[in-house]
Amino acid sequence: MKYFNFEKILYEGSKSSNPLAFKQYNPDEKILGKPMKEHLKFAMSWWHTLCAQGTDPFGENTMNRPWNQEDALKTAMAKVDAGFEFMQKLSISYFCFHDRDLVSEGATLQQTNELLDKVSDYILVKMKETGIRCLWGTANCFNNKRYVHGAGTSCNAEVFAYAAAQIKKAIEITKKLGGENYVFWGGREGYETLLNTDMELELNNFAYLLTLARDYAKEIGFDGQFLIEPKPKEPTKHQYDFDVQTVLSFLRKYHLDQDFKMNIEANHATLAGHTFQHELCVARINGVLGSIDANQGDMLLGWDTDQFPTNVYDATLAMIEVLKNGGLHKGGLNFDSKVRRGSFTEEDLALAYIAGMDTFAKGLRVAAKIIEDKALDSYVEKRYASYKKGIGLDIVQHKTSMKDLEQYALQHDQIQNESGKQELLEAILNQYIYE
Ligand code: XUL
Ligand code: CO
Repeated sequence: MKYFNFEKILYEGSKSSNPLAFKQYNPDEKILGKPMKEHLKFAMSWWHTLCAQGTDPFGENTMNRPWNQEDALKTAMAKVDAGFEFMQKLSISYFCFHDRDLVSEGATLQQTNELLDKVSDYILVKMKETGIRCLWGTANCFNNKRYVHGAGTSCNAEVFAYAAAQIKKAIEITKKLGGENYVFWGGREGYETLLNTDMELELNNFAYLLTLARDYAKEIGFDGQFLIEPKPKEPTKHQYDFDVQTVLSFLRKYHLDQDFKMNIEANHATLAGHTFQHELCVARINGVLGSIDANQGDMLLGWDTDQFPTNVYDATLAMIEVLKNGGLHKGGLNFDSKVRRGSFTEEDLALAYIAGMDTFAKGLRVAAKIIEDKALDSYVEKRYASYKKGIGLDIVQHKTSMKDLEQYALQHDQIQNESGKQELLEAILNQYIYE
């Protein structure tokens, strides 16, 4: 059975008026000597694409997906068929999943694990058939009501044990599917009020859970990259994995910084009061830029709207960071994005992915050109030229004392600064985007 009423989406170039065609994403075209599909390891998110049905806090489902059936296992298998048909038609080579996206929970943990075994067996068959791969897996330790007070940070030790069991199984399934990464997003790892919270104990426990998970992955020979996905709030008021910098200091305190990188989501960055580029840059300069959850928020809404990324400006700045990082290595670009509630047809899913993929393809094209031309770098280099010689060189080489610097300042106290040229640089960026 086919679930999507369109043929394979092809690249038709920027002048095409066919909505079901790529205008920018040309998978085999080389950019900076590498095919676009290698720069942009796009992934389909199982949850938003195959599970979401358009509910919001005020309204019921709007998406009556043809793969949904009465029986949970039959639905799960049909979702596999629909997902692989979709990925093949959209030329998407990877997928990402939560354990509970694959199949809903059974009556016991044992039964749930058996269901997961069956569904992942079938996914493996489809992967072999199509060559499609798993970018990452994760455990959904936030939806079920047992996680009301957290998972690894729950006040209830039984919940901690259950979360550990769930994560253990999710790592095993991710390994079985050849996942290139494994993600931790602490949806309930935070607090609502410090009046009832022992923050120190919660953080110690959380770090212990990550340590156990890391050691277990090593024990079973899982060689995927572990990733933490920062988010400052929602669903909890304060999430412990607030942003990249916060997660870094947490990892360093617990000696986990060598084993974890970051999965950076655009909408989480803006919720933390940062730009997407800021988070990518902090990760890059600390050697922990692992993967990307591609989406965007709404300037006027203060929550995680998870919209498909259509902002070329932000995608360009993001791709500059990715290129400066030498690519995402094991990581990729997962569309943690959902169609709007009003966009409820199956075709809308394809149109949304096309929009997102074209946006990042255009971002890649522009970023590559900017880097090739050194259009921005030359300004930055010039701006810091004072550190290339004299006292500046001594400073970066740590060859000065406070006394030396005082001596220097006493002799050079008539300081002249130069313009930062922000507007010019923004205009140059625009010029590259217009082309
Ligand atoms: C939630 C979110 C998650 C993670 C995986 O905001 O981004 O979907 O990406 O759990
Ligand atoms: Co995400």
